[in-house]
Amino acid sequence: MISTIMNATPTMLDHQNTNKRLQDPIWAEVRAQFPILDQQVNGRQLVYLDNAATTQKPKRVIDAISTYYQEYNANIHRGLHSLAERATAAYEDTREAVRAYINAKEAAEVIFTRGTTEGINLVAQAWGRANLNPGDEVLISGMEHHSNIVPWQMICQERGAKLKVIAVTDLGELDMASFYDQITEWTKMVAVVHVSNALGTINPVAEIVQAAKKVGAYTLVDGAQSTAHLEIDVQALDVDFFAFSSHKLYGPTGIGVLYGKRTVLDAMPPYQGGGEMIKEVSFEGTTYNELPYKFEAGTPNIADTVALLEAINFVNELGKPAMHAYEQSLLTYGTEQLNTIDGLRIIGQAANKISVLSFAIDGIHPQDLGILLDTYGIAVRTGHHCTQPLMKRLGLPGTTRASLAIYNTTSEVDLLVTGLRKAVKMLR
Ligand code: C6P
Repeated sequence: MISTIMNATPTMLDHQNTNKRLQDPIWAEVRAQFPILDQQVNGRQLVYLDNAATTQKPKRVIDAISTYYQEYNANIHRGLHSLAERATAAYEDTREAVRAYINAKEAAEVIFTRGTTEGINLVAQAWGRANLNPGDEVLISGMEHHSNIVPWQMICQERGAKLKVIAVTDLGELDMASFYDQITEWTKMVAVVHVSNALGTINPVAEIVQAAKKVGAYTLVDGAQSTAHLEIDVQALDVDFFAFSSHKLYGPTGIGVLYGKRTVLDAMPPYQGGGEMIKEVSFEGTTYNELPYKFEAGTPNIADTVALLEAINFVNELGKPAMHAYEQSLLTYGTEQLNTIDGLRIIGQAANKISVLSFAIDGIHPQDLGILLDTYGIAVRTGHHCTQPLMKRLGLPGTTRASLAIYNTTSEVDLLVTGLRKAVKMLR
């Protein structure tokens, strides 16, 4: 694969500086693990810059899914036969790997879900129904993804609780004065996003959790965009709930994690009823299983869970600090380069950011830009990024977002900039 790109002519790549790509540290070995990147889209080498939507998967993750189905497909926790034992062991190995990855105290605090969205809905429904009462307040922020807005709106409406919102500054940071103004003795839950998907802003979640604890509020951190980029230590953070999705962490879709503190989870009613979440069922009543199974009703997504282990191993082998340093260098380079484009404004200029470059170009609609970039083989996301209230606050219909991952290169940033220059000429 690497040789294909090495042998590609500059015209084929639409880029004069092919060698630069090869000078990027760790690029070659890392990139070679992602077969999907080695393809042409619309006649050009694919430049995949939509990693905040979903990351691509290394071959070891793809292989793990196929190995499960070819060698040990069986239902877990139920059968006594050898395949069932192997599948159960693999499933529980992933749970232990997740525990270590986020430094949870015990594996029983790791609940498998479909993704971040389901994790937050689980908390809003199961915790919210048992804990929210009329007059109580739930505090979220103005840069939340719809997944951390709508579930709270639904449960607040049902329970007569009030939803409050932390303001966002023009730079795209949380307005901490607004946070301290709004947190009160009535606040029962503070649910905030760790890293904004639309802006890349890294929020001061440790400070937020500490302040929430002072008023006795519970806390939830939406880790959808942080888990692949930042060190996560749920014990140091002392957060009650932390939700994330495997597919933004180089793992498969359809699997995610909700971390919850044992004391909090033990006190919560189940979310869904069915097989696996029970201890004993009779028509008179049911007793529930212990953690984490109380929250995992029905046959889970075994194949994608066992493959998530390989995604975690991939990240662990590279090491988060090295990954972060590399991605930060891409962010710095990308910011400098984008700022050279006439009429381009970077949306989200927080002091602490991950490698997300959201931008608006005067006189050009993001959608037109996205469609044109696609014809050059460049994949970006355009629109509101499921953060409509944030876009309204910023006075924008949406942005164009290039989100960079570990396999991206400065040369790909150059291709984006070249594409944008052409687009500006054509669309203005
Ligand atoms: N953001 C993006 O392109 P799910 O769909 O459950 O895996 O993740 C939802 C979610 C929750 N919180 C944040 C901060 C997110 O970024 C996302 C998903 C994608 O930005 C798809 S909209």
